[in-house]
Amino acid sequence: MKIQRITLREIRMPLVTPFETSFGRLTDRRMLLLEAEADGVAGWGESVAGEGPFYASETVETAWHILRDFAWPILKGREIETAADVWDMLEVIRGHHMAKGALEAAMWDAEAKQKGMPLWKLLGGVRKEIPCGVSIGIKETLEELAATVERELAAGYQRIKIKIKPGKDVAPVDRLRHQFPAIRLMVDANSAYRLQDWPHLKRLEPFYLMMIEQPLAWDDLYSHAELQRRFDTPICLDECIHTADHARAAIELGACRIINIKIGRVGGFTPSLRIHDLCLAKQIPVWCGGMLESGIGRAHNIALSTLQNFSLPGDVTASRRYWLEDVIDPEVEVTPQGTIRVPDAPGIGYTPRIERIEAVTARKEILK
Ligand code: OSB
Ligand code: MG
Repeated sequence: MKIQRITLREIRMPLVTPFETSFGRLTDRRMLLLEAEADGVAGWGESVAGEGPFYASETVETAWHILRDFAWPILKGREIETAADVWDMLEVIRGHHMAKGALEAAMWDAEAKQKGMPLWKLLGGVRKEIPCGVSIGIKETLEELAATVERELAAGYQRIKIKIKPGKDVAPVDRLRHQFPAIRLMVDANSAYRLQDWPHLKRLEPFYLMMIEQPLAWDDLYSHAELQRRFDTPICLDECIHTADHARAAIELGACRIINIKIGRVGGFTPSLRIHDLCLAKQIPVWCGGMLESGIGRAHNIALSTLQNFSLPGDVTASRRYWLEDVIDPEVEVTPQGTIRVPDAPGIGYTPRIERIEAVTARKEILK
């Protein structure tokens, strides 16, 4: 495989509903799409870098810079045996996983299309239907939150995750647990607490949550291990896990019992597969996280979620929860049982709608 050129596009789309986390409120998304032309086939990737360096240190701007000035020059003109080699070729670039992940994932899509097979099969997936949960942002009132949960349950979603932060934690969980005693419920703090807050977090224990996601700092495995020792509720790590080495350290330290894998956070499918395999061997369940992706990134998440150890519902949901109109055809839909049926068309299995993408493109650069 040889890549003839890549096209970077920044698209902008408003979210159907604003999304609030402990690090801020988001109403519009800027997303970097990457189209790689390899031997006449177009592979698509999406960088999940955000508008600002708040979830992670990368932004749309840094991803663009790294892709154009460092990643593309490495791959340009090179004969590539398989997409599985791309990660190692890009290893000289330290960090910048969301930038690299866009390019790496596009090459996987291109390879699957060239082989005429769905990406999920090329990855070694075993599931034709994936279980789905929703991630619900922080709401103004408990009534608004409860109404949102009710709507998502009615749509079929199999587990509910709510964002929490200091002052908006125990009361929302208490309310939901009383109203919905039997649902699978979890919380995500996006690093809003410190280890010394543990007695307060301990108040969440009676609500039999599936897990508490990323309560402490994004780079602090040690404190998560201290916290997990004091808790029966499993801790799930998101922000802390950037590499397979981090995953190994987290497991050995006892810093978590569950890991959320995001393709962009770890830099692509190859590192995602390595973390998946490691967790499988260590009996640590994983699930696929979401980053409010457009249909392109969503399609990659669906393919990844077909792997064996993705045994818990992920944050992978229908296009219409985020977008009035998505950039792929067909849009991602969820069954009344709260699952997504994995498409069998070659590559990501959904067709990018070029005219729709062009209509929301704010900037574009072709690199040859
Ligand atoms: O922590 O999982 C997170 C969105 C943006 C940044 C971080 C996170 C999230 C979500 C949304 O929880 C998941 C989704 O795409 O629905
Ligand atoms: Mg998270």
